[in-house]
Amino acid sequence: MDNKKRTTRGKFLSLLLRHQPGTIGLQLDGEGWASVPELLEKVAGRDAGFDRTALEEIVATNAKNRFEFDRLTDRIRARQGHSVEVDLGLEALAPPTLLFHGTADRFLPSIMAEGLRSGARQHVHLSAEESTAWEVGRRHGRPVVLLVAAGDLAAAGQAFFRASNGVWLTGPVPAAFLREQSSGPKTPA
Ligand code: HQG
Repeated sequence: MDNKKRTTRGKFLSLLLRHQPGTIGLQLDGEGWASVPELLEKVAGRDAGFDRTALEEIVATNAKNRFEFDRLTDRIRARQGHSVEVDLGLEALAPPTLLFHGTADRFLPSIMAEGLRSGARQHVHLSAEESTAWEVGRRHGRPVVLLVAAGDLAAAGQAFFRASNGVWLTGPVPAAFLREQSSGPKTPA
């Protein structure tokens, strides 16, 4: 499979397993799992080469480790990023003192007025690495990185979770716990 195909199929898998399983009539269970045979059967109607070998390659090579199989490889789910309501079974965990959130500069006035909202997704997404936040911000426009006082917010009673691919998840973040990172990205775009 070439890189382009892998990316297209990976994005389609994200759409199915996070947002719109109904696109191909797929069902997710309460924990976000889809049956692999059912997924493959339904996907084959649109993309004949999307077989089990292709699926395994996508899961194994995905840069952000977005997907996981269960132990028997008969079910698959996204590790985070859902807009459909699922219970990933994550335990609340004490976060580091500071986490990062990448966004676009045009969203700043609204974010600084009302805090970070999860929008369509189930959670607000944060990263432990500043460089990841710059990358996420770049997807939306001119990137801005916010420092999130996660330790203080947790001390104030808010739960934090770490998805199995390392992405931090939490509820709405009030603006009082946010500060704009003044320096630009350390790594080239
Ligand atoms: C912004 C990617 C206005 C927020 C990444 C973001 C992540 C507000 C956008 C994961 C706001 C939502 C999630 C407010 C938040 N006013 N704008 N009050 N509060 N926003 O895509 O965090 O590649 O739903 O800053 O790595 O960008 O898909 O969330 O810009 O982990 O695997 O509203 O997606 O992972 O955008 O990204 P998104 P996100 P994947």
